[in-house]
Amino acid sequence: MTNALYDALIAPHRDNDQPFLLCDDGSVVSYHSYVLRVAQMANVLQKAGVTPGDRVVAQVPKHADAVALYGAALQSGAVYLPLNTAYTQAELSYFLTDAAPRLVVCDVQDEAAIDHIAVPLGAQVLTLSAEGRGSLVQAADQASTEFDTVARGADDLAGLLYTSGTTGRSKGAMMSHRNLLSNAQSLTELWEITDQDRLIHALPIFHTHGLFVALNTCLLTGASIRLMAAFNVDGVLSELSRSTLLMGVPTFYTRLLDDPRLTKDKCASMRLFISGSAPLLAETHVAFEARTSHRILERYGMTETNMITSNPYRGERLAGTVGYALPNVEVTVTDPETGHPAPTGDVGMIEVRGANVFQGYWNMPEKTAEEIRETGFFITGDLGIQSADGRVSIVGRQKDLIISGGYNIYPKEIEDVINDIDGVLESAVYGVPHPDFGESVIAAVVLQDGAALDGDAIAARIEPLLARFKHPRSYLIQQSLPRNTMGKVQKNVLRAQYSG
Ligand code: MCA
Ligand code: AMP
Repeated sequence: MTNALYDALIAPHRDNDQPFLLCDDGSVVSYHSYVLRVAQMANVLQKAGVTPGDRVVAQVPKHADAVALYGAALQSGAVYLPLNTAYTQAELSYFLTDAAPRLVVCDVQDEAAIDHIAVPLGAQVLTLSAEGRGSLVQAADQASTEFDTVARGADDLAGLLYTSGTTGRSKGAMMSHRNLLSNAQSLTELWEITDQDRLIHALPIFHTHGLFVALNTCLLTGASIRLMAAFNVDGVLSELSRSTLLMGVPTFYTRLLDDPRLTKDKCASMRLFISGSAPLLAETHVAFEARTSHRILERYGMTETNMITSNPYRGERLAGTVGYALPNVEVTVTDPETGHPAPTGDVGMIEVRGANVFQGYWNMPEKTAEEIRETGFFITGDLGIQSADGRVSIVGRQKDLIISGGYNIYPKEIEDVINDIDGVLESAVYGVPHPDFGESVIAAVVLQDGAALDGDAIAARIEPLLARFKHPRSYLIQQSLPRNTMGKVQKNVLRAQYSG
């Protein structure tokens, strides 16, 4: 029986006694014990009725058993669906209704609320707390460490990751075993990851970056992971001298630079600092090299495609560029109006084709058809330039998206919620530069005649509906919104007014 990802990432470690996960409480999960734990959890999943192709939702704290749950979903042939722990009940309700999972694993403290949503949908609920307690853990402790791996082909789904859409509705990106495996193979080769590496893992494990880029590359090579529950400067600084790799969003690097304890000596054992998920400012790149003698390696990716381009490991890492297409990935820059290739050096739409490109959006064939051309090219919504030798620079986004601290925030989703409030006529949500998060969220709101709302009242109304990282940091009550002759709201004018 073959199971593409399990066979490549997990099965080879059955007799590997090297450390895999080094946890905050000092405990160490060896590769060998990880394989056994994954099998125990796979037995729990099977007992919960999970059959091949079923979705298993994980909205769980970052714990070693959460990493085992991911492995168990692969081994039992399920489709792993991780969710941000910050999501509200209202947001969860949408994801669970859309994905129709067989099993939902959540934090112990959220069990009652999740039961309320999941049970009517026919899903079973198990729990895992930040301290490693809960019904999933109890059941796994009792389960066998042997499990017959469920066969899955390269084109079968392994993951379903929701990414917000410009229409306001989140879309589930269907990732196959081949999509994930091909990307992990390309990245490990390119970044020369081996079993001698020790990765500082401070990203959440519910997004592509911390889940697939970080975990899959280490599993594929047998590297060790210092699994930190969340990013904090003290924690990362104290790990640097024992580690070789860090994967982070630009906010990690600006926060580290703000601390004088970040020195060249501290980074002596470090081999590679990787940044992605949001643009790394050239000044951060330059300041980091001046302080540590390390050039951050910037790469570019998307939920729908995994990683697309990377600066070279050996070769010039240029600030402000995201490097070259990965092996087996094609990147082209097209005229956004016509879809035809743009002349070299012209700004255009970045399009991607390759084994990394997802299988389409869950339950949304028309969206899939809009975004993946018949030729197989996926239209990213990012605007860029490609040099004659293939190096890509991202210069903007055609999609209306704010990236704050590496989290994507879609203005349309927030505008829809604000516009639904009694007394609001219309709103426009936009991003402004922020020193820590790169961008932060501002809402311009026009009230109906006679309405007496203020920012606090609007904030209180959106509190139960949207995760806190999406909340506007400022509400500007305005008489009207600036519009162009086509009637489209001019967010560039709002941005200029704000900075003025
Ligand atoms: C936390 N808060 C935020 C953010 N994070 N607000 C805006 N943007 C954020 N990114 C808010 C919380 O809601 C809370 O607000 C307050 O900040 C404190 O929360 P805490 O969790 O303590 O925040 P933090 O420790 O300062 O977190 C910042 C962070 C974190 C470490 C940068 O956001 C993070 O880990 N970001 C990484 C995201 C990531 O993995 N992205 C990859 C996506 P309040 O006080 O109001 O309650 S994958 C992707 O993009 C593609 C595929 C790619 O290329 O990788
Ligand atoms: P997500 O939807 O979370 O997968 O986010 C993907 C988006 O993040 C991309 O479409 C880009 O807009 C952005 N992104 C990822 N990496 C980079 C990078 N290195 N520089 C600029 N933007 C990036």
